[in-house]
Amino acid sequence: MPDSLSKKEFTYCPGCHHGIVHRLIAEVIDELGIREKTLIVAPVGCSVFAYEFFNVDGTVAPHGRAPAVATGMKRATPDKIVFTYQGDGDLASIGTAEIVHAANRGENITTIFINNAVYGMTGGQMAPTTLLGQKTTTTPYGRDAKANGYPIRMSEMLSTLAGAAYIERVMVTTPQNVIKAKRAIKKAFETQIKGLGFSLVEVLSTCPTNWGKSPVEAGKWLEENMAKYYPLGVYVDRTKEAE
Ligand SMILES: Cc1ncc(C[n+]2csc(CCOP(=O)(O)OP(=O)(O)O)c2C)c(N)n1
Ligand code: SF4
Repeated sequence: MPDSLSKKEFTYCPGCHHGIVHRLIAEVIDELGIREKTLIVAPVGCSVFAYEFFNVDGTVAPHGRAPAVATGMKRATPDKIVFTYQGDGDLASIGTAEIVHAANRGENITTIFINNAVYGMTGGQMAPTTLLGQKTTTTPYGRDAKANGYPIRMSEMLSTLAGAAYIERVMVTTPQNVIKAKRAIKKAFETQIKGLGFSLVEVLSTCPTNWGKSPVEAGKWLEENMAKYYPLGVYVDRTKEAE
């Protein structure tokens, strides 16, 4: 087990990708040898207890405000490595303004964005990232663009901002995808270590519980539906220019 994970058992549902992503982040922190200077800003949502699962210092920010809290922490202690861990409800809904302005200012922080297309913790309500036609507790007939707008592609949107140094979208549905996801997470942390500016990795993730699917069905649904609307890949990489 990575040193950067605590001994506390995950409280995530079976088949939820939050746990896989936690492990990848912890492995990256270990490999980079930054455990003692890393600070996490945990969110509101199922991963609210992330600060207990990671063996690093940190705090919890009110709903959506993690980038603002991380900005303060990083500016006050620039030698620390500061990352936020946020769901789509947290980052793309109530926290939209925070993430947009942190990215635009080029804050030297890292964000891990877990996009599972619903509000997981509170019972599977529609999120800004819910797909058109997707049924949720607040869109029982499926998300309708006229009533609810379109799903927001956050990585694409944020990559248009000049302060964004590195943004990539990944998923963790297969061993190959897990390897690519870890590489992206590592690059995001390295971007911050080198002082190159704002970095974000969006991970397409499952919520089997609120999607009403088994873990295997959920992974398949993610690959066949979410990955089509939210293509994987690097959306911006200005790290070479900044170096
Ligand atoms: C100001 C405020 N409004 C509403 C809530 C209720 N709330 C808790 S978690 C959550 C949604 C979390 O969804 P997401 O960020 O997608 O994370 P997930 O649970 O899917 O991992 C909401 C609305 C809150 N805690 N604070
Ligand atoms: S409700 Fe969804 S997001 Fe939350 S732990 Fe369970 S599967 Fe994961």
